[in-house]
Amino acid sequence: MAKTRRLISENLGLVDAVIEVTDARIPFSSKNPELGKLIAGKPSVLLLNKCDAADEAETRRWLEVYRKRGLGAVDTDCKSGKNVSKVLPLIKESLKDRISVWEQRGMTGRPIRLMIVGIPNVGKSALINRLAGSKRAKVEDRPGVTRGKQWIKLSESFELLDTPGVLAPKFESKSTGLSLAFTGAIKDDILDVETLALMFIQKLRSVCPSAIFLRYGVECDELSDLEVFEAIGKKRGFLVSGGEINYERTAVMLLDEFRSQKLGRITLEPAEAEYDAF
Ligand SMILES: Nc1nc2c(ncn2[C@@H]2O[C@H](COP(=O)(O)OP(=O)(O)OP(=O)(O)O)[C@@H](O)[C@H]2O)c(=O)[nH]1
Ligand SMILES: [Mg+2]
Repeated sequence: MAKTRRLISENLGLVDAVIEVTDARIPFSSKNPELGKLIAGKPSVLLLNKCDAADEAETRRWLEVYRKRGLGAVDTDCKSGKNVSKVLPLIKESLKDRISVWEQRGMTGRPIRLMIVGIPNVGKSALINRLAGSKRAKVEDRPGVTRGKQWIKLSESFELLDTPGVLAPKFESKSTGLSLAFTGAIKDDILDVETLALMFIQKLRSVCPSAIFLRYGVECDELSDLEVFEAIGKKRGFLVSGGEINYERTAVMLLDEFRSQKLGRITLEPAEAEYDAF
C-alpha cells in the first residue's frame, strides 16, 4: 500500500480538492482515517454513497455528525444519480476562499481540479461515470504540468482526474474487517463464508432485528444466532442428504441477499455507536 499512498500523494499535488467516497451502509469502516493526513489541509467533501441501500434515518444522522465536524458531506446514489448534482456545488463552497484569492490575482477561469478517492467497491467508478456523463471527452495532457495524467472536463469550472485513488481499507479491528467483508469491500476469504454469515446474523439482529423475519419468516426471539442461521436454511430448503442444512449455500445466499438489498435498506454501523480512530 506504500505505492498506492505515494501515487495518491503525487496526484494530490495536482488537484485543488478531493472527493472521498464512502459506503453509507458502513460509514465508519469505509472511511480511511489516513486520508486527512495525506491531503494535509486540502478541501475535501465526503460522499455517503449507496445511500439507496442504507437506512435513511441513519444516513441523516451520519450527515449531521459530519456537519458538526465542519466537513461537507452528501448522501449519494450513483445508481440512480440521486444527489450527484450536489457534489460540485459543495466543492465550490469548500473552495470559496481560494477561488476569491484566484480571482483577486486575475486567475479567472482557472478550472478547479478534482480527484476521487476511496476504499475498494464504494462506487468511485460509478461516480466518475455519473459526473462525467456524456462529457466523457478527456482533457488533453498538459505537457510539463501533468504529464501522463488524463483529465475529464466536467464543465467550464471543473476537471476531474480520470483515475480514482484507491485507499487501503482499514483492518484495525475485527468489527471493521467484518463490516468490510459483509458489504463485499474485501473478499470473503478472510473468514470462511459460514462463519461470516453467522457473524452477519449477529450484526443484523442488533441493527435491524425485523429484517430476518420480514425476509425469511423466521422468528428470532428465542433462538441463538446458529439456530436462526439453520432456520433460514431450512425455510429455503437448502438441505443436503440426510436432512442436514447446507450451511455453505445458506451463507452465500444470505450475504448475497444483503448485498443485493433484498433484506431492505440497512445501515450496519449506526451513527450513535462509539468508534475509535475516527
Ligand atoms: N446500490 C448502489 N450500488 C452502487 C452505487 N454506486 C456503485 N454501486 C455498485 O457498487 C459496485 C462497485 O461500484 P464501482 O463504481 O465499481 O466501485 P469502485 O469504488 O470503483 O470499486 P473499485 O474499482 O473496485 O475500487 C458496483 O456493483 C456498482 O454498481 C450506489 O450508489 N448504490
Ligand atoms: Mg473502480
